[in-house]
Amino acid sequence: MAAHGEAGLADAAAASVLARPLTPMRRMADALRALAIDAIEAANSGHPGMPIGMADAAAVLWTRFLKFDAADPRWPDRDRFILSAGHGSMLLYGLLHVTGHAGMEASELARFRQLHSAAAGHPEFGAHPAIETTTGPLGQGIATAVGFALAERMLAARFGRSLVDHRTWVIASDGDLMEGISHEAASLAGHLRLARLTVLWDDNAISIDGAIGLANSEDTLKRFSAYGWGVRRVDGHDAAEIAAALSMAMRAKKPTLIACRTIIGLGAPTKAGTAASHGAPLGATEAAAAKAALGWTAPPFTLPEDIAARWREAGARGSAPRRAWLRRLAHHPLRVEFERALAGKPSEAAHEALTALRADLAANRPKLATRQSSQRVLEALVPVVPEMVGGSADLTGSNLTFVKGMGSVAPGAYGGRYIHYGVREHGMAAAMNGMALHGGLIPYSGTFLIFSDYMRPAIRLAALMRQRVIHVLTHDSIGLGEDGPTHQPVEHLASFRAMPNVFVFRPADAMETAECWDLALRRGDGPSLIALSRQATPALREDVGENRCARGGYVLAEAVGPRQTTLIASGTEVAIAMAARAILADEGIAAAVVSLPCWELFAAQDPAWREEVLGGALRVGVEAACGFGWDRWLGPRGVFIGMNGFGASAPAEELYRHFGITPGAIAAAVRRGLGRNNG
Ligand SMILES: Cc1ncc(C[n+]2csc(CCOP(=O)(O)OP(=O)(O)O)c2C)c(N)n1
Ligand SMILES: [Mg+2]
Repeated sequence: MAAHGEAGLADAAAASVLARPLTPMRRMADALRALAIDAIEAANSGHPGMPIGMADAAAVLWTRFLKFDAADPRWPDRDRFILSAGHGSMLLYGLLHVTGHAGMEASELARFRQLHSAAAGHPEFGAHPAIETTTGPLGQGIATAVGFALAERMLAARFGRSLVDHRTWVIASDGDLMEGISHEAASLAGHLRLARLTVLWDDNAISIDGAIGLANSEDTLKRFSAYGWGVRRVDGHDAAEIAAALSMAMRAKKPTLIACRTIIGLGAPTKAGTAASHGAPLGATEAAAAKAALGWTAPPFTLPEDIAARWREAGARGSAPRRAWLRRLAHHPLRVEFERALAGKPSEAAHEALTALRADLAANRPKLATRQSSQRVLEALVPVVPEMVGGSADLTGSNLTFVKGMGSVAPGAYGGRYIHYGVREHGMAAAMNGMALHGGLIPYSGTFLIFSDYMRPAIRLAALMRQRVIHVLTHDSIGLGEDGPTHQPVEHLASFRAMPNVFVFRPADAMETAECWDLALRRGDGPSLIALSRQATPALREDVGENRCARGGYVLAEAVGPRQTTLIASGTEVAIAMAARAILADEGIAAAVVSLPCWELFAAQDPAWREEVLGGALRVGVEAACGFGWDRWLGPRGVFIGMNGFGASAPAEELYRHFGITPGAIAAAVRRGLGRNNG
């Protein structure tokens, strides 16, 4: 096909595509084009170019390759379809509509982009059961898809092919493949030989600013080839070529990238082949002309009966395979385990293992870094929770996320439960979202808290989609010492506390670490970040009954006598606050210490109870991080002791002294706050 982006050549290419015979497959694709045009005109908002350009490829995929049954979009052994280029959402909604998915009727398409419509601006997980993941931030979809594909392999290794035997298909755009995360994700998928992953790249050579050549000149196929992918280039408007490439992908021993040469906005007389068709309605005149050029005459939001019937048939293609699968499941020896794993409910054994560990911690009161405590927890949980799948972005020995016996996932061998993600934090977090969304797995990761910045966009999507992913984030403060300010998080706790639906846990000792892990594991509806220390910290608790972290904060040590001050801290600073309490007690100042391991849970408590915990006396917050947000608990008269800027390189104890986060400094702040200058 002709070069892209140059108007004359693009016009000629479009004319030659439009002159091809109107086969049933072409008319089925045109139905998707017309629906996209209609919905976007109705909304007066949206992205017509991509759905129009990729309609042919999508029609071939959905009618001949994708395993699905519109009658049950959550069938566990369905193929997963990920529209990574989420701006082309009308392509997905159109496909769901024509294949007969309940909840995506024409009336819903007519409400495209309106409040509470299942046809939201970008695909939203949860808005419709057939939407596998939220997309829109370019690159996330393809990286999430790697997790879907990996989850399939890992579950197939555990439950066998008769229950788990499906594929992951992605439509990705130029922007998806330019994003850095696509490099991490594709590299990981190639390394792990995820042969059931196929990406159809909408190779239209156009993005928002214009021709791709403005910003990109790499050879994308060579790039994927170098990652270990099979690659193929096809005319994205030629059904036979597309089908041949998809058949090849089905047989491949590697993941496959199919470059589909397409014309963005095909048929639109002035906008086809240009960025003008990317992200704005065509407008009534251009829309009508585009339909005319396609030879499409049906009224808006309708299909000619013969085309509608063909699409409905495609929607029911998976019915017999699904029913056969249900019969296999019914008699399968692992049925109960399989269903429990998919339901995401850790077994009772998890609870028992934690109870035993907590009893041991209460009795022995170990002084450990909380990352070591986390390792103790994992050693208890991982053997009894087979859904837990661990990993680290090349920091296993620091994050302490590996448990003996897990076995590593390796290229072509997916029976292990530990993933060496390599130095790919963003790809790791997105793949974990895919694993969680796939179902049947509870992924946890490891890296340094500082590098959560490299995962943030994926964590944000996990929060938005309410997915249970657990990130073990060690080296959580200046307490990591000598590695210095590049490695010392100061704003990270505050920034993730600002992100809706994320639980940020920062346990104070081994007991709290066990409790926080328990809460993260039980939390079925959102991501948890567990911030853990590099340096050792003493045991502070000997009670074992209730999970005291469950309320987010609690009085760890009450004042002896009426409270004159409340010291409120998290993580390793709780022990420092306890030492300050002892100093103050010697001076006759009655201080309570409140541990605040999870603000989100604390904020959800009854306000009166919270006030009781925090108390009416002088409040002093202590955290080796910046104080942003602490006024929420300290009020206008409170005092914060922590970081005011970046850290420094030195041994940890020296840094705590240098930055004034010591028992002595806390005691001095209390004296000042109480107007006492003695002692
Ligand atoms: C991470 C991210 N950056 C920027 C955007 C805004 N944006 C939406 S689509 C797009 C690029 C459009 O080009 P392409 O991906 O090739 O899609 P096409 O126009 O061909 O449909 C951009 C920059 C985004 N959605 N996500
Ligand atoms: Mg493009």
